[in-house]
Parts: sequence; structure tokens; C-alpha cells
Amino acid sequence: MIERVALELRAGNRFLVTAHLSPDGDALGSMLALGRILESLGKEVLLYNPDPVPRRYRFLPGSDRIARVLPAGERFDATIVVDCGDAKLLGPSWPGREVTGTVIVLDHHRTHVAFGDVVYRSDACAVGEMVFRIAERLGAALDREAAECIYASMTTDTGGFRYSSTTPDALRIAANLIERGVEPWKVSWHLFENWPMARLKLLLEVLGTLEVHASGRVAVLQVPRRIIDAHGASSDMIEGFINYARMLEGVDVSALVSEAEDGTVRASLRSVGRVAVDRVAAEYGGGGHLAAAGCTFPRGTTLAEATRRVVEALVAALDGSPELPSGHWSRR
Ligand SMILES: [Mn+2]
Repeated sequence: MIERVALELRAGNRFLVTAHLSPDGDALGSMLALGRILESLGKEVLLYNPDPVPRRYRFLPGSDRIARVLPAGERFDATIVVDCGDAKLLGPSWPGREVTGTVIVLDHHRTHVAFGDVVYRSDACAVGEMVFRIAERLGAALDREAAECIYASMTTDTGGFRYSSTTPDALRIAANLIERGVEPWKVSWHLFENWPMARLKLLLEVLGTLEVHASGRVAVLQVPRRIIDAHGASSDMIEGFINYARMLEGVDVSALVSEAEDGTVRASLRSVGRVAVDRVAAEYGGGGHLAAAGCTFPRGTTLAEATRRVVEALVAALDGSPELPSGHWSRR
């Protein structure tokens, strides 16, 4: 499928590049790198995401160029959607075909609800890795800025090159990117450190909600909207808090259940690798990866109710999970 993607990218002249709503480091890094690569080939590119770029990703070169509204009357030869396994994650303002042209989807999630005309899926650690492959295939030059965006996408999705998706290929690509001028510490500092005070205070409160179930195998954190508001924080600041629940000794799965600004309740799920949390998320219409997934409960669901349902599903998934020898770490 990568050949078909390369073909479409060579053929078109005007591209829309977008990703899922609430974009993370992979979504943004992949969008920005792909945009630069296409421009280096003389193409016109509009970068688009209805949601704002979270502050910690604003160091990414070109992040200030992402439009939140599509100018009226735009038409594209093709639209590239990155890091998105389900069209519903594109939101209600997703334009029609007369605007998008051919829809090309680049995705690496295990759960994927087919959409688009050309779909390139792989088990790459990040879509950024796939963008690197596409650049190679196109024979496009990769400047330091594009390299930094790809490196940031891979750093985000591998948790700083720690998760089981950190393959020899991923590290070889990372090495290649560093040779192009990427500074690993600079990227990691922006992604994982440099916290605003509001975020640290929010974390303190969220940690206070910790509950464990199933003899300590399930750990759950909750984020009521009011504590986000009380600290003048924003929803994107809770990204990664779930890892604190997973790091607890004896935990197999963790969940972070939060009230979103739009009245829905979102659940993020993480696993140490024994339990496939994407299957649990799929029970509630969500999806993701084996060890990292999420789902959204409709408006009107209370935080307590969503939490109860998530815990129930996670405990059930534990029962169904095979007893693996300790020290087993599943690949994705
Ligand atoms: Mn991703």
C-alpha cells in the first residue's frame, strides 16, 4: 500500500493534511513532517485540525501553521489523514468528498474501522515512522525540521523509546533522524518536562482519586471537570497521568476516566501487556492498541457510571486473560 500512497502523493498538487481530534505528539509530528515533505516536492499543503495544538507541542516546527477552520471554497486533490483508526475521531466538521478529494489514511492502530480510499496500515511504533518510509519511497529530502517532527512522533508513541513497539527499525530510524540534527534531549524536555504549575497541581489532585480493584490488578484514576477548571488547567494536560496508575506494582491494567469539555466522559486504558485493552475499549465503541486504548461515553453519562462500567469490563478482561509467565511482555 505504501506504493499506492507514494503514487497519489506524486500525482496530486494540492493536499489537505489532518489527524484525529485532540491531536497528540504522533498526530501532530506526522502531520507536520508530511506537510514539509510534500512542500519540499513543490506541492501546496494545508495543515488542518479543529482542535488547538497543546502547549507542549508548540515547539514543533510549523505547529503555528495548523488551521482550525477550513477556508470556504477549498478543494484538494487528496486529503491525508494520519494516526486515525476511525472516521468518527475526525469530528462533526469533517468536510465532504468535494472538498477532500481522494482520502488517504495512514494508521498504526490495531483496531481500525475502515474509511478512506487508500489505506496504508502498519504496526510501526508511530505514524511518524510510516512518514519516514514514505519520504524514503518518494526520494524526498528530510530536513532537520521534518526529522524533529518524526522523532517527536516516535518519542511520544513509544513513551520515550520504552514500550514494546521500540523495534530495531524504530531505533535505526531514530538514529538516522539524530544524524540529521535532531537533539533528543530538547525533544524529550518539551514532550515530557517543562510542565506548567497548573498541570502539576492537577496531577496532585488526580492521584488522590486512585482506586484499586481486583486485588490490585486494576488501578483507576478519575478527573472531574471541576478540578481541571479549579486549576485553570486544560483537558490536554491530563495526557500521560494514566501511566502513574499503571506503574503501581502488581497492576495489569489502568484506566483514567475524565469529564470532557463537551459533556462526554472519556476513558483511557493502559495495560502492561497481558490484557488487550483495545478489546475492552471496543466494547464501548472505542479502540486503539493492545496496551493503550480509549473510548468515549455519550453526554449524560456520569463520571461515576462510566468508571463503574470501565472497571467492570477491565475486571472481566482480567479473568479472560491467559496466565502468562511473569516477565512476559507482549509485542503491542
Ligand atoms: Mn499514534
